[in-house]
Amino acid sequence: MRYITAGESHGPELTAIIEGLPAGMPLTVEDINQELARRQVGYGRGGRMLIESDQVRITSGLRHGKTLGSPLTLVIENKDWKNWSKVMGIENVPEKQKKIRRVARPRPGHADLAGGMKYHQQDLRNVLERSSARETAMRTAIGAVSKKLLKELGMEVAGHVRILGGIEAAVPEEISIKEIKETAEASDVRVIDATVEQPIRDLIDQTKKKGDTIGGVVEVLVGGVPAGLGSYVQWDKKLDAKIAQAVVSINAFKGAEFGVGFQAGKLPGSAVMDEITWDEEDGYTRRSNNLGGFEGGMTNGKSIVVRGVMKPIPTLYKPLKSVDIDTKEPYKASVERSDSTAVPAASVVCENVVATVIAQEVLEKFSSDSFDELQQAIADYRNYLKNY
Ligand code: EPS
Repeated sequence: MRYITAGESHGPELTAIIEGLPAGMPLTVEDINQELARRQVGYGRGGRMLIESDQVRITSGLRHGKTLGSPLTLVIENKDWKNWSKVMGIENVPEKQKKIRRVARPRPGHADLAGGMKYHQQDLRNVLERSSARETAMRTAIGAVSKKLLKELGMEVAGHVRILGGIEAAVPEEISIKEIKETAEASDVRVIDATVEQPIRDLIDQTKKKGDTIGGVVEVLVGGVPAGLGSYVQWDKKLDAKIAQAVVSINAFKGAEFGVGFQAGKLPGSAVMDEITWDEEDGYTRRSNNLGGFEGGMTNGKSIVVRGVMKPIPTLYKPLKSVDIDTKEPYKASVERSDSTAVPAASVVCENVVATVIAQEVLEKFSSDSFDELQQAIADYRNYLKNY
């Protein structure tokens, strides 16, 4: 399965074409819209989300509720477009009109300056429109399709916020993926630890008052994943590496770790490796999941546990120093609107991005021209693993 996304933040719409889905997979517009709605909420979101109410339109690849195996085209309209149609129009306009909403002052932490230099742009809007995190709406839609596929094959994805602005949510030892999913869903900051909810909201309020922003760490878990997805035979076949790439590709994400992650650098081997056990009913399993479900770039049958760190949103009301690209004079940046944090929303994006990589891997490993063929292949494989 491959896909490509297109669309500017204040252009008419976001678009994606997904190719390589099996024929005969059940899918509804509602499956995708539900996921899009989850991404739009969360304490700390800014004014743009009051304008948008993301809904997908499917224009190819689906008939009578089932995929056709042909390219699936997804479209999400930007409601804000009506306010930007002159600024973002595709026709040429007189020079004077080009100056409207021109950006000549790069914001530290954004793609503005590096992108302007790279693409020879003197209006940094030509960079920021595409580098904007608005694109994560479409990646969420693609993830919704992927999640649907995984769900039908017995794999479940959950995401939650582990750290927001330095406040850390506790995670009980024996909590199921289902419980994580339900608890995080009921929280407007997507934590599963009720004791930190109000402190996090207070911190977001204080941060907003100060004109600042905060980042955090999100965690995604995927259960029901069979052992043997990905491979150790070549660097670009390692599934954990593919997931890390996808996580860091989410706007503002700066790193990814699996299981105990960077703690592994501080612990002895005996506290990191997951001991192997076997029983008649389930075959091989592990006594712990410190490695986050991966050994040798392959899934080992335990849940995938991956965390991503998101930097604070760089658009600050509190002015930061930068330089005007026309005059080369220093100035202090000012903004019109921003989110104080988008970490709760980013946990939804991260779920969907991880789900997409796993769906791609599943479709690569198993015969998947048709959905029933795929279901049968996975059932046979699970059976094989049990008896290995
Ligand atoms: C974003 C800036 C803000 C966010 C936007 C990402 O948009 P605007 O500049 O229109 O206020 O709201 O996020 C979304 C539109 C979204 O759907 O998440 C940025 O610069 O990255």
